[in-house]
Amino acid sequence: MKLGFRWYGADDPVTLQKIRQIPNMHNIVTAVYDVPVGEVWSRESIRALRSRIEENGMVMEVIESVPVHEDIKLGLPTRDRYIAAYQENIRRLAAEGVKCICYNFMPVFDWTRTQLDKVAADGSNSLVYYAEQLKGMDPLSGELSLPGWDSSYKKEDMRRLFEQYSHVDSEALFDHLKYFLEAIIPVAAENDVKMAIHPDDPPWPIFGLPRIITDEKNIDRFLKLVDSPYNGLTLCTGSLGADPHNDVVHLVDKYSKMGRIHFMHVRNIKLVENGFEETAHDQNCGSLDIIGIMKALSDNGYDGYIRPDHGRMIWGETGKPGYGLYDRALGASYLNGVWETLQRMK
Ligand SMILES: [Mn+2]
Repeated sequence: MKLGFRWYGADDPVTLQKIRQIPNMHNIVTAVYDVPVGEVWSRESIRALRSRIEENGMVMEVIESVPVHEDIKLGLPTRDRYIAAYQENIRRLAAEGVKCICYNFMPVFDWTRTQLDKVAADGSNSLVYYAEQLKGMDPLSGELSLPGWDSSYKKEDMRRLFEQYSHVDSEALFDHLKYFLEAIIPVAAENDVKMAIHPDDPPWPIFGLPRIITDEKNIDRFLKLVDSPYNGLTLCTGSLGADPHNDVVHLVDKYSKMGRIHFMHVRNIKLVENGFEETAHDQNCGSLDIIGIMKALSDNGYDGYIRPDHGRMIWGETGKPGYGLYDRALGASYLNGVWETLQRMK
């Protein structure tokens, strides 16, 4: 496995100098954040990111994310222009050494939580999702803003988007995804960049909007839309694991055996009645079999990318919810320990 850490660029309070001190940390997972969705990233911005990372002794081989414009997900006639920009981004990133691009295909909203600072018994806090809290949220009110959601949407934009999506069911969304993949996977293959879709988080429809990267059946279908090793997965354990019907160890085993996992997001969650809570990465802190997941990767000789996913806020740290330094560093060390032990036992 190749260990990485997400970094939000020059404004991230978690600096590269700190990240490089985490044992075995080698790969910075980042993106160009100051370009509107659907536009081409400048070669200069990409190169500047790469230089800064390499000056700090690490590499930039994974981009998370190159976002997909809503017109592509909606299947609008304007999508071709955004797809062309996406293809150009793949070429430009490949030219700067990028090997893997993470993206998602969730309509309107990225990851969704109902509270970002739920305090646990030990005084740490983390992101949680409770169904009853979600019921009190109205995305059309114009007052709802959570990290992970594009805050640039105005109330009217949101209404228009919901109206447009009222004509897009999960079948149509699959069609639009296929159209997108048929255009970008050949470019990814030409440039030796592995595309890695992130599952929907959580893996069920939110606010009536369809979600399709949710379970084994749909992931099987996704992989066949364009049956190429360049069309693969970011397997996020916490996203898929939020649905108790998903056997995450089985999914990791199956798709890593097929060579279709290019990037792993590993984190633990505790399933509770009506939702889930993000916990420390350790096996005994949540509901997921983290050791079983790592063992499946190890048994299949996984040599792709991996990063600790969201962490709790601990030791008084404040910052971007889920993306502080301390708990993600603990998570990285835990994953290292499990992995090294599994290699020794082989
Ligand atoms: Mn994830």
